[in-house]
Amino acid sequence: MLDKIKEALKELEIRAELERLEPYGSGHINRTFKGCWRFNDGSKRLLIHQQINTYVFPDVELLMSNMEFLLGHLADLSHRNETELKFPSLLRTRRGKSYVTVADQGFVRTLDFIPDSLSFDECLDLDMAAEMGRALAELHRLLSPLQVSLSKVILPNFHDLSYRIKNLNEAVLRDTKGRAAGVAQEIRFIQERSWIARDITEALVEGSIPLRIAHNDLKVNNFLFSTKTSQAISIVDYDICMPGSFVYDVGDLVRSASIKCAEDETELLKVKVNKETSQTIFKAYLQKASQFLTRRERELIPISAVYMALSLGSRFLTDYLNGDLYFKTSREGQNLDRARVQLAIVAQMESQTN
Ligand code: ADP
Ligand code: GN1
Ligand code: MG
Repeated sequence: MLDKIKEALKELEIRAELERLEPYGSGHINRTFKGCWRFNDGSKRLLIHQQINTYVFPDVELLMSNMEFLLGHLADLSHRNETELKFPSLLRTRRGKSYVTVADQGFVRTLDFIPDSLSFDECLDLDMAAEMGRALAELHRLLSPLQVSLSKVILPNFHDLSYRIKNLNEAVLRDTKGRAAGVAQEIRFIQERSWIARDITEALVEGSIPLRIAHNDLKVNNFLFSTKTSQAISIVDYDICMPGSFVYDVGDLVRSASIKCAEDETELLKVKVNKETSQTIFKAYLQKASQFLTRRERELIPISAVYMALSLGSRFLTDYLNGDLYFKTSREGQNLDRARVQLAIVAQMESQTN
């Protein structure tokens, strides 16, 4: 399989030899590799190669044209020193395309590896939390002047919680894997909280908060940190950068950063929501983002993490019921464990605010 990818990568506009290709990162959607390329003069260049998940993104042309535009814009700003954040450029093929076609293996795109960077699956301390809040505000500052119509809708209704709960209810009715009876408690927990869906998505529909080009996938491991200074130097994963809300982005970061256990932790007692982490992120984010957020956006931010955790919990549970088709899994029951962790986050955040 790797041989086919290596063969297809020869199409890239780069006069170097692929010396090494190894799996990289822990994303749940694409298959990511780090490639080390060697030039004739002995110098080396690191690249990220990603086999696109065509179950999630069937329209690769749409996905890539949107990413070319948005990431291209952000990378330009970075090259012009208009931001301290770094953004990877997409490498082209000899025919000018932003991805290669692999024999029977779909498509692979290539990005610059952000030098001296690494990502973490969990937020380790408050400095890291503040760095992520600050970097997110910077990304939003760069995205906020862009006209929303310039971005395409890649996955419709992505953060619409009512839509997620509707999908869950449909999966329960189909129950293709006979798993619904075993998770009745989790299903009920989500259904009892359908009202949470109202505020943010309705505010978007009514127009009381603006539709923005948002990142839409702000979990901790999509932030890159400098190996030298421990600053957050980049935010990656622009698959679903599309019309949405900045409020969802902040909530996503807070829900994913505020626990230190694994995302698929099986001992729920280890799921401990750290309120200080959320407060640190909000503070660092708002310090910069207050310049461009509307009052209503600011008001909705405190409830955004519960909203996002409930939404992701519904998505993991739906995927478990459907037979684990969407999120990559490495063991039986992993999506259920992931769902339970998100629901534990919801329960704790509720008790912290009551
Ligand atoms: P997925 O959609 O599967 O989550 P990502 O685009 O997030 O894929 O990539 C997976 C991981 O690879 C990221 O979490 C990050 O650690 C790493 N990564 C992605 N792009 C880059 C890059 N340009 N430079 C360095 N690391 C990267
Ligand atoms: C997926 O691609 P990755 O692993 O960065 C997912 C997010 C979820 C996250 C949960 C396109 O993010 O929505 O919040 O898993 N991305 C997509 O870990 O569905
Ligand atoms: Mg990712």
